[in-house]
Amino acid sequence: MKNSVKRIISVMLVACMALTFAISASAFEGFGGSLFRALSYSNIFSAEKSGTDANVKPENIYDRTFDAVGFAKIFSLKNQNGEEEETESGDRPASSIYKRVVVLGVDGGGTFFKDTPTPNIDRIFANGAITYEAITSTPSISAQCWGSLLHGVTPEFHMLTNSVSSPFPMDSLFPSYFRVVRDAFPDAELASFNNWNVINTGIIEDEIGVYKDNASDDAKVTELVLNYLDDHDPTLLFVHFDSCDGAGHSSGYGSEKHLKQVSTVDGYIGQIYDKMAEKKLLDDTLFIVVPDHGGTPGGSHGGDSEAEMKIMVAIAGKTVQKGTIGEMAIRDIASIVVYALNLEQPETWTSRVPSGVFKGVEAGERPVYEFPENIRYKNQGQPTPLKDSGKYITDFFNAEEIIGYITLDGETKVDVGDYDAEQRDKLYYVDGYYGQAASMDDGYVKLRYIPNSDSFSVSLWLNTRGIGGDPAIVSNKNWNDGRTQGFVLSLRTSDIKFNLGNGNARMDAEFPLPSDYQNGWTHVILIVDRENNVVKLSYDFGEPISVEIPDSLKSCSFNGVTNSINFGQDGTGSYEPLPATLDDIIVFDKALTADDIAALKEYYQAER
Ligand SMILES: [Ca+2]
Ligand SMILES: [Zn+2]
Repeated sequence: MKNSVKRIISVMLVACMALTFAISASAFEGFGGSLFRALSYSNIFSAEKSGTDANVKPENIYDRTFDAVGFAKIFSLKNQNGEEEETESGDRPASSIYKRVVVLGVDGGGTFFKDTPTPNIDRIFANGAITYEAITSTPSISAQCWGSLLHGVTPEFHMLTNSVSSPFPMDSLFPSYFRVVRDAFPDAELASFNNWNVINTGIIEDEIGVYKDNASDDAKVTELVLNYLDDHDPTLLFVHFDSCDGAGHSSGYGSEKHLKQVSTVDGYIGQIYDKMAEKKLLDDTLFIVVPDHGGTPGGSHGGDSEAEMKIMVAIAGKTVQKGTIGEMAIRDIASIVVYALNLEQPETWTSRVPSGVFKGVEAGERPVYEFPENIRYKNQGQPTPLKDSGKYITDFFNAEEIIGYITLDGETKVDVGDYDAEQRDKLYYVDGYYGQAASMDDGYVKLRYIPNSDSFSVSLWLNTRGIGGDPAIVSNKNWNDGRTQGFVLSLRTSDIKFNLGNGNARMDAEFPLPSDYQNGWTHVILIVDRENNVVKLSYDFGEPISVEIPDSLKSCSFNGVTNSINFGQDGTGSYEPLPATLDDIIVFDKALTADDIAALKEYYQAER
């Protein structure tokens, strides 16, 4: 049983990768279609599931397929050799066998459980494993942190942000632990109850048969869970409480009100635990309580202070070691969950089972995963070239051509150019294409430049997932109406739309995004050429697509409603937020030529 479960998982991962490949296969013309149809997901799966000794080894066929295009190496699949895998997986300790895992998430709980009475947590985890030193993901924001907990990777991989507005992609390289468990147990009951419904709508995949329900207060969420447990026995149960975060924002984290709310949620946790006891479900259950982040006395989070980053993790179960959990990151919860169900974690996860959770299980080395080079640009960890390195931006362009060069390396300022830039509201600095980049969910960048009737160009790196509306990447107009004066480059599900208005007339042009744009960094160049009356857009340093400016707008200025151009917002600063990370913004005082685009490509060492 153990082995067959594992084999199914491996095969399913191959299948999921095939899907990824199929989607990006358009680049390899004449190759994609028939092979992938013949080896469809369900064929492979049912062959394995039925237990027939299929003499066709799907893995091998895929190996050959991927080898042909250099894919096998990317994924370094464990199951490249079926036999080896089975020996390698060998016998696992009995500590890893549970029938169900319950994760109760306390948004904004941090480590405050130790500062206020929590009689239920005290009794549930009296013989359990606890730490108050676990570290959440940066930035310490809910979607980023819950995303790490559920998907086993840091935010630069899962790319989730609070404004996520579409389902988590089924072709992602980073499946949630729900998906991993679903792939292994097709008939298991999986359930997720949330106060913050984004976890259900955008973080846990759709289409994998998870029972999802939401309520807008924690007492109601608890009631939903208790009712559900009356006649269901879920293999996975995830519950999200939001009231502590609310109290932390309004009264300060660690304030009397916040602590009181932590105690209240402790009561809900006790009710769910007792219900499981009543239903005799506790014996084979791994029971976990974990918050996503803490917060400051001033009522905020997102930063990297201890009060924001440190979280409690409490774990109870029949093979859990009483005492203190060793070094742990929030994403390690994903490893703990699949380990408890005796499953292998995906090779793409960078999580691990920490020491001090299961008896006799020491933490292994933390897995490293690097973005596949030929799927999308990455450059993770490379700093911005230094000014005197011979590889700085002014070694490729004259400083006079640059209106503003903004590296976003931990702050918002202009490094080259005479125009000022400033941060508005809150930007989160995360790993970028070069150095750091700014995540724009709660803020934007203002560059004090007015285009008038001049030609100009904008170059930037974009990293995004989950677009629902049409937020502005760069704009100076009121984007609530396409006719208003000024321009916008707006991000949509599968294209970037350019719009220009003068108060009466408007022009709109759509530029389809590369099909795999959600798998890493995409480079975007907007060229406004007033001499030739065209607007051009280039992705990834490719040949720009050119659209003519209509007669009605030929003589209009590109000025908007503000004395700046904004990145991550429209000209009003109050349009829907941009659920994306931007890096290395350059505004040029000219229409870039083909040579200029080639120079940018060289500057970014962007070979693909
Ligand atoms: Ca940067
Ligand atoms: Zn919050």
